[in-house]
Amino acid sequence: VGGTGSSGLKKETHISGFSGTANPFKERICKIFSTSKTKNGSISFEDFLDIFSAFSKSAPVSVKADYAFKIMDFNGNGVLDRQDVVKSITCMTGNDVHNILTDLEMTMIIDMIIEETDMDGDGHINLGEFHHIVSKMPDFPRYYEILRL
Ligand SMILES: [Ca+2]
Ligand SMILES: [Ca+2]
Repeated sequence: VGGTGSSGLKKETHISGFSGTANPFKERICKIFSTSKTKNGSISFEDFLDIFSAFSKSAPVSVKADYAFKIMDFNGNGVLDRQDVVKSITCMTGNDVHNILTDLEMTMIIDMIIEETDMDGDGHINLGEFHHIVSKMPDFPRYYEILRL
């Protein structure tokens, strides 16, 4: 038998839509919404309903902003710092971001984003600052669609 450690049989709930298209944010979304005590990111039916309502078109922009912020806060320290922004951009553009942008270009883009958003000048984007920038982005709901599973 091939040595691919097949754990496929004992997978918890497998909801259609979670497989298929590869969403780089999927793992983040599962971690954030999972109420599983084992913290392995497995999704129960109730979790799935929460995700569904958070990503529904009728969800208020402020709710969407809260979730987008959580998803982008990869290191979970409650603010978006440079590393979080780099990871978010990498996830949104795919792994080949380094083929498109040089490190210098990447640094410039991140500087621009942080400078635009960081109103109190502490070098991080906090939730209030994030809400503020989202309120000025009429296209935000469309970007948010990218995060959908
Ligand atoms: Ca962070
Ligand atoms: Ca700040």
